[in-house]
Amino acid sequence: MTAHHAHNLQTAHQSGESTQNPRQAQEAAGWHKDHLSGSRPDIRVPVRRVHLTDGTDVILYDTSGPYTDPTQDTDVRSGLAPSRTNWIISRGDTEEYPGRALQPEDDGVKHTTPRGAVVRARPRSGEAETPVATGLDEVFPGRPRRPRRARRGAAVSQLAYARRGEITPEMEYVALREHRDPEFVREEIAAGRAVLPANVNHPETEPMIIGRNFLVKVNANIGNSAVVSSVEEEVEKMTWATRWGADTVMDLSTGRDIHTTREWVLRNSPVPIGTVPLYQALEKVDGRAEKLSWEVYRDTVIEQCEQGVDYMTVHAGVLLRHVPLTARRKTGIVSRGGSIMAAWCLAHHRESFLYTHFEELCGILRSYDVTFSLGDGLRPGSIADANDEAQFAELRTLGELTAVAKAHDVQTMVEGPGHVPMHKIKENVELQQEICEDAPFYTLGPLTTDIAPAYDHITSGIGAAMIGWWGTAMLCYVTPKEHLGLPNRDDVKTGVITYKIAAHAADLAKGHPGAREWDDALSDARFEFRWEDQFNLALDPDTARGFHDATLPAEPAKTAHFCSMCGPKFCSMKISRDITERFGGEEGASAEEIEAGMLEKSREFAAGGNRVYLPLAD
Ligand code: IRN
Ligand code: FE2
Repeated sequence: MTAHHAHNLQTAHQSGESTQNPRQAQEAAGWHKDHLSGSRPDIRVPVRRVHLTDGTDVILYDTSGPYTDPTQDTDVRSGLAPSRTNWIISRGDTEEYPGRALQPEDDGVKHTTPRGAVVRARPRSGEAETPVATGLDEVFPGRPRRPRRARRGAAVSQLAYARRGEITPEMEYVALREHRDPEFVREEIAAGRAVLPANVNHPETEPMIIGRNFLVKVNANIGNSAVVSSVEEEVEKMTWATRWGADTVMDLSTGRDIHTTREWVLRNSPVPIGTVPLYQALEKVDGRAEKLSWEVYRDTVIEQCEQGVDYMTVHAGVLLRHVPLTARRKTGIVSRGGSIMAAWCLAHHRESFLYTHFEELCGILRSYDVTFSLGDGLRPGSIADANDEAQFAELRTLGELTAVAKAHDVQTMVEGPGHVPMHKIKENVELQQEICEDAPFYTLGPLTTDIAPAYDHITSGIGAAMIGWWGTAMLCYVTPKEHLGLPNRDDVKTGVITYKIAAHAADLAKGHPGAREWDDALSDARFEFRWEDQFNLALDPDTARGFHDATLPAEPAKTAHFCSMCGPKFCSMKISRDITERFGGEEGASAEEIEAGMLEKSREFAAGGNRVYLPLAD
């Protein structure tokens, strides 16, 4: 079923990049990490190649960088290979410069403890585990480097290249990843219907694309808060999220060591990293919104551009005149960034500095190719407030800003809600597409009901599937801890898996090329009782295998032609399979033949004592 990609394949073994052991471990697990090659040797698109027991292979999209295989050690102290560096340098339009001195005090946070977090690097095989102190005097041990930015006057964004008719290696890479034509990718970026977030200072990233004519993407949020969690935990959450399929990760850290945490996350991340620079700017003014200024904000943005942040949420649509529109809401302003900007506007009774300095901000983002994610600071925080005047007034401002950003060659996507009941979701997508000239929509859920705290990954997963189907390009995940607490490792996995389901359901409904092959392969495996194949094709093989083994742990049970739900003799899949086999052909059985087959099954069942559940044979 995936033979049409076979000519592109080059195994990890041929390219000599994997050592034997992890490869063998992967083969034993029924899959291995593979690469599709492009027109030049340095375009190698990672895929997960699943080996089915019927001899065929299925090739799945892979976001996990080096974290695919938990048996393979990665040393977070050295960071990932900067595989895009040559592409960036050979374009000849950027240059290194001294940059801002990245001293610890630069993050402006009052540090209450003398040392920073302790990062426990995963040891290489045979090496003892060594805690690495990431003191505040140490930014990142792996690779001292100078930041890079556009040469004077140059626009170095993928949007600028696309408009000039240039297909970059990044575009070719995503074309292979999405089974699309490189020229189609270029056109979508040039039209502003898709973005390819790839800061020139994040050469470690594996290019990906966000747009409604591509696979629906999932973002996972991580980030420490002032209260809990360390650098180590955040790096771990990032690698864990990408392993389960997160296409981008946002570092929303607000506590101590924001700069250091972000540096470790970036240097180890194979996916684009997003941030909300306003959070760090607020820390620099001791958490007092009214003390914020354009200058503090601008310096924070530059600091993050130099580190390699790929996209930034900017709540520039919260205007002074919008704030009163939220007064009669049930839940007011729920966006953190939105409430900070509303507080600033009211304190000064002036227009938002993000809005008044927006063109200057475009100039900064354009010289690093950082993508705008225009924040929805006035998104509804409850079912009652969905689609209200405050929300749509902000959306109209975001439309205006999208046009400004695009005029400056800055890639732009637009954020959306929030909490929206099912019958009001479609209007959100239609309005956003109309007002923002088809710029990619990136939504948080939406939650389709407010009654289920602790299950908001589900209340929002429903909305996410619907909004994705109607054209939302990226879904911001919601974990079971939403509204309740900081997600841990298990919550991150649950959130990612839930959102991968929503995104894939949307891809299927949209008829994305290749999306159905995955379902078909799994259905075939299920119908043919190839249990191992079912597990290996599953979004979450571990849990699927675990659930199966909990009731039928014996090894032979995995090839047995029944599952524990119906027992050996009374399985609908087995009955219809027997009929298919008996009468040959896939769909050949006539109504009479099926009737006869059913009758025979009924006799077999009666002969077995009319018992639904039989004791297992062995
Ligand atoms: C996504 C869509 N709408 C909001 N988001 C995400 O919410 C955004 O990308 C970022 O991760 C977070 C920002 O939250 P506040 O500051 O708007 O609450
Ligand atoms: Fe909420």
